[in-house]
Amino acid sequence: MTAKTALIIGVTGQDGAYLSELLLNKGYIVHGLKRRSSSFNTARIDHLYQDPHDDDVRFRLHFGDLTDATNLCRVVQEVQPDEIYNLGAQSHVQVSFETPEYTANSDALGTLRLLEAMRIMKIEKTCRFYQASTSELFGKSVEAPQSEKTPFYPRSPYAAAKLYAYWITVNYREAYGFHASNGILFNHESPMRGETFVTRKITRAVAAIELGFQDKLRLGNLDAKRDWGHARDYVEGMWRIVQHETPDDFVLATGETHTVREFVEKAFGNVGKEIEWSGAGVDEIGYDRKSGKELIEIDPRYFRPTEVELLLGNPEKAREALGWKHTISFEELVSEMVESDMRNMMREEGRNDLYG
Ligand code: NDP
Ligand code: GDR
Repeated sequence: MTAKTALIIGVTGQDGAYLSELLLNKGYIVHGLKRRSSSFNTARIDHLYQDPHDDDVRFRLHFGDLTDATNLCRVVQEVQPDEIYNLGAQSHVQVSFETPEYTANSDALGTLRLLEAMRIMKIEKTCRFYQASTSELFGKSVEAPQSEKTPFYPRSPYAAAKLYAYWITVNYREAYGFHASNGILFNHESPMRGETFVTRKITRAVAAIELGFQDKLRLGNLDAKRDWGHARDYVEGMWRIVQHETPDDFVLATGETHTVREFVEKAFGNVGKEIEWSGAGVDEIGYDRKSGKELIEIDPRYFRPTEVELLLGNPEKAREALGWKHTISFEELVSEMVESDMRNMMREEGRNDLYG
């Protein structure tokens, strides 16, 4: 049997890296779209790099951007993929309030451009399409847990752009018979998570404070609730969605929710620190019970103009139809992230005495 070929948009991101690994292990030939940048942006996939001059190269990168339609057409034509995973996006919710037009261009219109590239290149009957949809679509929904049937109520330019991407994917499925599916994924994290998302910001700060490089961690809304899973589990779910005989839309979630505050407590707990809280609102302080040292402060800069207070997913449909279930618990996720950041920071400092 000939190997399947996948094209991953957003290959340099957290999910792109995990998905590349998964597909290569399954025997795929993987092509990825990466953006030109003035500094290296391939750290997450450097371990997968293969010299393009070698024989039997199974992992290749192409320059490109979701805002560039002709480029997408050319890459799709060159690669002739069996499966396209659209993971590319300006994916930071708070940043989307500052760059709403760019976010709409890449996240909403970018998805349209990719679907059109498939149509123009006439591969819509042979190539399957995955769209990285998000629990942010539920936004201010009053229903919980949230499932495929829960009405959407986006609360940010990011979520509004992803709403368009969700519906244009459904529309191309219905209008042109695309095998196009949405994975409505709840938050998923890992040691490869971008440093400005709250989980990674916390685990990096825990390591930096523990090793004496940082005094304080400044955060926004501590009471937001998220359904946090591990990216490794979620890319397996993406692949299963694409393998499903009929294209459809699926929620991937753990079915458990935790506050940002709980994540902070758990992460500091991993280095033996017990956090106590005092004060309220922007004056709230988190301090180390043993030493009394103030470690967490509220910074209003991190509050969003409109917040998503509660995300809790119902992954029942994915469990029944795809046999998918998360395998990595909240506790394991937090421990893995803290340990990895301790290791990274020790390595940067050339110290091997802890976590060697
Ligand atoms: P990341 O932010 O880690 O990665 C995003 C990727 O998209 C990067 O490779 C980035 O490139 C690329 N990208 C950004 N803008 C463009 C553009 N204009 N053209 C082409 N590529 C672009 O996100 P994640 O890996 O965490 O998430 C993957 C996808 O899943 C995203 O679409 C995200 O919105 C969505 N999602 C994520 C969830 C999560 O919890 N992680 C949950 C639900 C949905 P570069 O490296 O150069 O910046
Ligand atoms: P989110 O992730 O907005 O859910 O989007 P993020 O980690 O940025 O925020 C989660 C919650 O934490 C609160 N918060 C802070 N957030 C950040 N980034 N920095 C802080 O200092 C801070 N303090 C508190 C936020 O207000 C929020 O409530 C992620 C992205 O991966 C999206 O692309 C994806 O679609 C959704 O998850 C599902």
